[in-house]
Amino acid sequence: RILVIGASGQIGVELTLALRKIYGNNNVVASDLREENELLKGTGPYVSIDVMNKEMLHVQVIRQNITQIYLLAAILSATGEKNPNLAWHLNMQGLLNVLDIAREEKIYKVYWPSSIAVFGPTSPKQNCPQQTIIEPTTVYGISKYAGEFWCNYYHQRYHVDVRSIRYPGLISYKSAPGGGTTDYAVEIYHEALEEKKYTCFLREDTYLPMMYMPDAIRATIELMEAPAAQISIRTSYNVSAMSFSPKEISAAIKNYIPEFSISYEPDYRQSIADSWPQSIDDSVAGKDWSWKPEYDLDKMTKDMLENLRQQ
Ligand code: VAH
Repeated sequence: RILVIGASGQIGVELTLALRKIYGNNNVVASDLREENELLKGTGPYVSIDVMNKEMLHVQVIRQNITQIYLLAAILSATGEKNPNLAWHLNMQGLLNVLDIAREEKIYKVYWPSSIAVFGPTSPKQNCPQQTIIEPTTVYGISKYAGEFWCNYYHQRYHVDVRSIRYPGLISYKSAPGGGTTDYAVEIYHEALEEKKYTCFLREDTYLPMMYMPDAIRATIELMEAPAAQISIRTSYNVSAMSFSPKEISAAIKNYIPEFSISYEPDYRQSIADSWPQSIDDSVAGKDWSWKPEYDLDKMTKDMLENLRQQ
């Protein structure tokens, strides 16, 4: 049985729904500290879990007969800079609690997301490779990079089959993002439909690696279903789909909403965005488990606007 921790978050909602479709509703236990997201209600079991309470988590893993754990609970980059200690503590201790329980209970597989936020200003800006200079400058990036090494350690020393992906900025319509620097790329679609205008907190030429949620969910499941022998990276895989700037996404939106207009008021998130690469080399994921994206900026824009209009 699968336990999703952080199931009411931006990734958690969609991953829980996708896993339930594949493995059956009752075989995927959703959990979060927050109350159950509306979209999850009635689709399967839901338990309240605080990932920081290792004993309680351990009891639930045994009581719910859990054999796989997806740990999505985390404080993201922008919120993390406002609460460095909380971000470090939750992101780090949450992962260590899960890895240790996975070791003790011989959990079959663990999934834990990292992020392109591990890269810092000294990493290559274009086609940033899987292995390169990695010096994170946000608490979120520091916690994710440290977490990657803990995953590798638990795999090497205790043979825990933990797998990880460095997600780019993720864009979705089913669930709201939570405190990221790339969240402008979600807000802009909502405001384009509601207000026909958007004030962007990043400069117009801020290129960032991005991915549509359907691609991110499929990448996660394809990685988790790949034979262990094909997995050569036990820190975390670079994956990528597209890179765009606020200027480019607003031009894509204008193709569907001609009267849409954008203005720019960069804030503290600009320096976070400027510290990250503009594009990612994901050739190792392509070689090891045949990763290939399906959505580009225009295909995502069309799908986002169609689905948001129906909400
Ligand atoms: C954030 N959405 O902005 C997350 C992600 C690469 C960005 O890690 O913090």
